[in-house]
Amino acid sequence: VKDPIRVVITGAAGQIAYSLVYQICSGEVFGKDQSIILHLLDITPMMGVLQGLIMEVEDISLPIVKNVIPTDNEETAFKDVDVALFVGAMPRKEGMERKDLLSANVKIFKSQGIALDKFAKKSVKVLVVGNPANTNCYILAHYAPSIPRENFTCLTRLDHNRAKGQIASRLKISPDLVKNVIIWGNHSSTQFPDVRFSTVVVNGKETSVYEAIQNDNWLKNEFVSIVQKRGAAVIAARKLSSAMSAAKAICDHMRDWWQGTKDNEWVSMGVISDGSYGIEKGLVFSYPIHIKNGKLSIVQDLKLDDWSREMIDKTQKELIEEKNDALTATSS
Ligand code: NAX
Repeated sequence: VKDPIRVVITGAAGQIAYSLVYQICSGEVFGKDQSIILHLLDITPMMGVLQGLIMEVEDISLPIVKNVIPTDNEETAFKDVDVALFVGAMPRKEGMERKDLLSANVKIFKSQGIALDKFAKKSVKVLVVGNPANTNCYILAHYAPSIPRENFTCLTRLDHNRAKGQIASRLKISPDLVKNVIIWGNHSSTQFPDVRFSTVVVNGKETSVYEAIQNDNWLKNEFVSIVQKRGAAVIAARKLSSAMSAAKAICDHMRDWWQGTKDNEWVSMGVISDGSYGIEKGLVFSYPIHIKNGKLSIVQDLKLDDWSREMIDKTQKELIEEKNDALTATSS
């Protein structure tokens, strides 16, 4: 068994963390031979709930978990961590304007960014899940300047998995036979789920999604809209936001970052833009990402037609507005 890595989960008393902790501790993400010290951060009023979670982790008795540290203190939470999963955020309450939500979250991510910068390992791999995920990640990175830019990501893997699921169910095939979907842009209803380069295996034969489905109208309209609005549909049905599927997506994202993607395959991740595909440099934008030896790279040279360019510009526009509002909120 390898020496332990330190993994922090924020919002650890919440519903996503409740599904996530077991998967992390079971070795599915970092490997069965990788021991773990788990740091669990939440706010002071949730410390009692967190104790319950810790009792459950103890009761599952997983061999790779060396220690579990519950805390409401940022220094303890981020001290020497190798992996930081930012799940906690201020939820939207009734009557709250988008701007109020943004400014509440900017405060949280500014404070946590400063602490991450000060206390975490410089090699820390960061994944932001709490919404608005892209912009929270932007603020976090902004306040943690000593950590390399390529170590910051936000979660769009749930959207990616939803897109695979929709294609698979339309073709009545298993989702693992759907390859190379892309989520471009914001983790919001302006995201662009793009299957123009995706392939599927039907009856043992690999073919493009457009050829297999033979309905461009469905792919350009209904499919896009279902994926964009899937989060809201789950809330409407469950009266709670996606949690089990979000936890699975977090694990997929981190496992692929740790272990890499296959040649000629990619996944979707929000990363700090280097200007690829004409996106403003510095924006946290979801791209097709290839991973080798722990290094993320944006897949290049995919052709954009007028329709896809327009879809990408729309989600970029929303992200620029969010970023500007967030920066205004930090300075006020
Ligand atoms: P919950 O409300 O169940 O849990 C959030 C937890 O965060 C709570 O325990 C709360 O006390 C804690 N928290 C609040 N402020 C904190 C702070 N300053 N420091 C540490 N902890 C703090 O939400 P849950 O369903 O677990 O969702 C968590 C976040 O994920 C939400 O922001 C949600 O919108 C977001 N999501 C993002 C997704 C994505 O794909 N990027 C998908 C799923 C999910 O909707």
